[in-house]
Amino acid sequence: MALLPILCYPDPKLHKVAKPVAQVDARIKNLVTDMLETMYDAKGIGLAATQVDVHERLIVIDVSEERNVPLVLINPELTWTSAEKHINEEGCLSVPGIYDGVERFDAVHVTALDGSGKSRVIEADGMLAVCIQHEMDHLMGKVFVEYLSPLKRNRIKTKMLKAQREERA
Ligand code: K1U
Ligand code: ZN
Repeated sequence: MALLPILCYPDPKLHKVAKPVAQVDARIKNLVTDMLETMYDAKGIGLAATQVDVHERLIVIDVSEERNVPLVLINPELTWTSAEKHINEEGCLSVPGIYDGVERFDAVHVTALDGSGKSRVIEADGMLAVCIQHEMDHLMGKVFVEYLSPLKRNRIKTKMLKAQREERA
């Protein structure tokens, strides 16, 4: 088990498009274990492989109160989206300290492999649906701040770069 470093916006590696996982083998199972540990340690409700600089289609999520219901989605694909959308407050472990509203589908259906390589269908609404859409965006190289206005996004970029410079000093 290991804590993995999380890429911080505006690192260009966050914009890489992830490739499908070819095989759920020991390497992928170890990555799942490390990503879950990293997500729980960072107090997040989700984490995409992209955020730990692995560009394969793998996400982990836990939206439970008790933080004991891990969900592993390998090669996730959206198969259905609700007609209704709403704006929800989002945060991101790659953009620490920034929260803003993003419009998302209220409910989604997703097919994916689980952590043992078995096919699963997930019918999600509420926070789980929001989190799945946020994490699937990461796999496409998209960070939630890209839904915000250019003015807000540039302010966030400047703030992040300043914080990173100060951390290094
Ligand atoms: O992908 C990530 O960086 C994880 C991210 C997931 C997420 C949070 C909120 C909405 C959509 C997706 C986080 O876990 S950010 C930290 C967090 O726990 C949180 C932030 C705002 C609302 C709820 C939770
Ligand atoms: Zn994120």
